[in-house]
Amino acid sequence: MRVDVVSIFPEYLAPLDLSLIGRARAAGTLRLAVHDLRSWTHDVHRTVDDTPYGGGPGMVMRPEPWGEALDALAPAELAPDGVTLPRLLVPSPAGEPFTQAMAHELAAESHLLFACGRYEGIDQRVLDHAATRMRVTEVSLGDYVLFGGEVAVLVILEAVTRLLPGVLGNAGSLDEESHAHGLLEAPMYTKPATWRGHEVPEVLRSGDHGRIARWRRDEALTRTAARRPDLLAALDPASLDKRDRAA
Ligand code: 6GU
Repeated sequence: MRVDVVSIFPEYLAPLDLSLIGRARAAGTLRLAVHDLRSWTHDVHRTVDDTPYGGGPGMVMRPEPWGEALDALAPAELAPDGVTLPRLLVPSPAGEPFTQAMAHELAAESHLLFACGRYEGIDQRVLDHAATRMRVTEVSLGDYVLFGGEVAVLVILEAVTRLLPGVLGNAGSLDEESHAHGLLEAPMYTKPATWRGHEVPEVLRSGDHGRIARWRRDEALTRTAARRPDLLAALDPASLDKRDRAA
């Protein structure tokens, strides 16, 4: 997968060199480039923002540098080999919620392009113009406000990269984890069996795989009911068995 990120703070994306994402980059699974928006400015002050039309506090990102950046990274004329245009993602608290389902959708793309806004956001015409030639999605991490899109890109790329083939050592861990089946994951334990007076639940040490699976399912259901009743309500009733309903 190819990924381009445009930001006025490229250093904010430095963690993408680390850990499993860094390894995916080294292996070529992830071809990632971070670009400085100011390289597409032409004035001595390398200006990227201005005051909002209609008034109000803060600054808005001017359209010209963004237009040039998107032209460079997603050329309007398709190359002779017909390479497809990237999917443009714009982190914004006004976007659609980022979910595990969206992470799966993005992991199937061949080219992602992230436009990181700062201040009060990017001039809307940049997104409107981009939408005439590529798929544009404004995406939000949740109902709170960040300074800019850079940290959201770190979150989204971590969620997406771990779904790429060959990135996770144990693909089974993708199936068991929280959100894989619309439920939160059951608690996990390792050795020692007793620690500071707290015991590992007996069932997990029983070796009875049927009982263990049932216990984990019950814990996942009770946790989800307590912490995320919205997830429980969204479950397909057909995915619940009789013993689930009792739990
Ligand atoms: Cl994706 N961006 C910004 N700037 N703030 C946010 C957000 C994204 N998601 C939640 N708050």
